[in-house]
Amino acid sequence: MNGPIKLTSTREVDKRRQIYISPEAERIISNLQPRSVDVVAVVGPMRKGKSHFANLLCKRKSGFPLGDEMESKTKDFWFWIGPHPVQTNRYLMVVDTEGLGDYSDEEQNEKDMKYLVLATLLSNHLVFNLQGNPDHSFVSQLRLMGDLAEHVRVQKDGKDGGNNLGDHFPQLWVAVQDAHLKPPQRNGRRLTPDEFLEVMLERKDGHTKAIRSHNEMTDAVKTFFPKRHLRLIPAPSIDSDILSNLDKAGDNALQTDYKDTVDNFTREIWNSGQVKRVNGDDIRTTGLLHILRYYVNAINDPNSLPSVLGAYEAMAEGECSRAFEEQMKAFQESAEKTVKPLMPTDEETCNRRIQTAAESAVSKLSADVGKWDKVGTWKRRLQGKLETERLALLKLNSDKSKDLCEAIIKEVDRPVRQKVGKGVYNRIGGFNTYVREVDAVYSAYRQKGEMS
Ligand SMILES: Nc1nc2c(ncn2[C@@H]2O[C@H](COP(=O)(O)OP(=O)(O)O)[C@@H](O)[C@H]2O)c(=O)[nH]1
Ligand SMILES: [Mg+2]
Repeated sequence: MNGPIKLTSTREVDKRRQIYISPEAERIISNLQPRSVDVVAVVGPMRKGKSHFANLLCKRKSGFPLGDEMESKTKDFWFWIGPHPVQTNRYLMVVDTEGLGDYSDEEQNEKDMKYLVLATLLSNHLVFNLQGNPDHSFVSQLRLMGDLAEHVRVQKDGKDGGNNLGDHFPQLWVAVQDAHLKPPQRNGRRLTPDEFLEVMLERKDGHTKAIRSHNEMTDAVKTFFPKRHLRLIPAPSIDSDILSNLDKAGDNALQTDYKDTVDNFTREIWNSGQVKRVNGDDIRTTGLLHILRYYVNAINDPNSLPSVLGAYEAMAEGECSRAFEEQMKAFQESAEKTVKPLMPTDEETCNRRIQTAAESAVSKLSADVGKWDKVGTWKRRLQGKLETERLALLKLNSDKSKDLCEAIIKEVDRPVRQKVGKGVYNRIGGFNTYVREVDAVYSAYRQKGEMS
């Protein structure tokens, strides 16, 4: 794909905001090779440089539209997918999201939560983008993270109450843009950014409402995101014109420490070697579309909660059905190329060729999706369909053989039939001549049949 495009759109249906996957995004993803995919989603408050960072993540200067006015430019989710910058045989998908807190009506939190849930479930790297200097109040910006357990489950029946989500959630990168202060010193040593994040996520002593809500939120972040990091990124420039139009700024206009820091940060993400997994299995581009559809439907449905195992089932079923269609198609192509051109032939040769193509289809299905076709439902379904095809091909062969025999016999016994019509055998010794000539017809027929 060339540049980033919309991944989702929203429409109001029966007074409910519903998320839709863009048909163009479906088309692009389904036309990709079935390969593993590293999914990075960028979330956070609006107008803090998410779209700019999303561009950097896919090695672009522009593409994800930037907002240089008060209103944020990005609505819904955008995405770009292409070859991974550092890992071979993989794709990188970058998802840019509408800023949290974009609307100041009561729907705001509900919408923000839906977007945060979708970005979290879809990605294996979640970049939470903030701006300014991290201090103790800044962690409050992660407040929505604390509510994730109310909106996501691991088990399909939802009975787990969101426990163990930490085993399934993405690696969290809290990125703070325009940070000019360094992490504080502790015991005569400057804390690393990751250590500083842990300090900010420490529980506070006390029982006030504010302290309780801080502790609940930081506990949740620590439980759901066992792999978490803080990255402090200096300002790109001191020139406000450049800052407002970073997508148009040349590299020379940007400060060196900014360039070095974002370069290291994007590389850290690309080099992590991680890919999107669901319930411990790597998923491929083909499966990605299935989990995306599943999550969007579950988020839209007021009576269900998206669950990791629900997504896993949807992915497994979708992958098996894709492999089934692919193998049926491969079998039919092979029948066209290697079985039908031989027809009519003897039944044994025909059957052997069909069986070779059918066995190859079944073993390819097992190699492709065997681990998801746990009880062999799809394998049996394929075997059943191939058996129907085998019988149909054998019937075609026998029909063709019959047609050929009839054509040959018509041709070789024509002189005898003509003589019968003319009454040539109605004379003494005629019967013996007739028997002799019919014998000759049969040996000519046998000879022709063997030749064809
Ligand atoms: N000061 C500063 N401005 C930035 C940074 N990144 C982007 N911008 C500018 O902030 C505005 C909003 O950026 P955008 O990426 O659209 O923010 P988003 O709403 O979070 O996606 C644009 O004018 C950008 O040029 C940054 O790191 N620091
Ligand atoms: Mg944006």
